[in-house]
Amino acid sequence: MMQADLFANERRDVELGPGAAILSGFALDVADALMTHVERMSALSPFRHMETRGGKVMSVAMFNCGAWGWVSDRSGYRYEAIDPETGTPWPELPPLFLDLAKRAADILGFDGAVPDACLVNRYVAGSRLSLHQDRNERDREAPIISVSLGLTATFLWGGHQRSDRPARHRLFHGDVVVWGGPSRMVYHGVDELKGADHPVTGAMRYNLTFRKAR
Ligand code: MD3
Ligand code: FE
Repeated sequence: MMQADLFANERRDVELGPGAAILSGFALDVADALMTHVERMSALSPFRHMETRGGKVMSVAMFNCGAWGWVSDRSGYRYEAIDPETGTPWPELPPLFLDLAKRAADILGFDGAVPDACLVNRYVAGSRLSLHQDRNERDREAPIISVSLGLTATFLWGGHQRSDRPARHRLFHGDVVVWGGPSRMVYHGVDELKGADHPVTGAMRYNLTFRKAR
């Protein structure tokens, strides 16, 4: 345990590219509170496995909070103000979420960016997210901010073409990634999650992704 703690303290922020960085452990002090909000909100808009345009069921379970929510079905990918599963608006973005996203964006110099959408992803052993670009947001100037909670994942940081071989980085509980500017449209994904047990989230990994959709 001491060894693991020592190692955690050794981790440094990682610059991924222009306008993109991993802020190691940036959300650690609020991680428990974030998870409490995730549990509370998922009682209002449950986690669900969306279908892709091609008709495949995603291995990652999702719901949204905030004014706009990312949805996928046979007709494609888009943002919706109403949760199609419940017929009601997505749960409100908790002030704690907004504050954390703003503080992280500020560090990279993206001040004044106010997210209006937060996608909550839930991974179990075997879940993965194949290489993609986040391109459904109207405002491509605003950065995206992501928060990793629970089990460690390997994320894939590609280039501007799908065929660019991605670099691999591990994302730990409490890590925050900010990417904007020239890195905003980079291809990225998450490698298949390995099964393990995390003291806070058990068999799961959660990822909060803040975007400015409109
Ligand atoms: C951006 N989520 O929801 S976030 C997504 O961990 C999504 O659930 C992933 O991609 C997740 O659309 C990744 C962190 C991340 C990692 C690498 C990136 C974002 C990135 C590389 C380039 C651009
Ligand atoms: Fe993405």
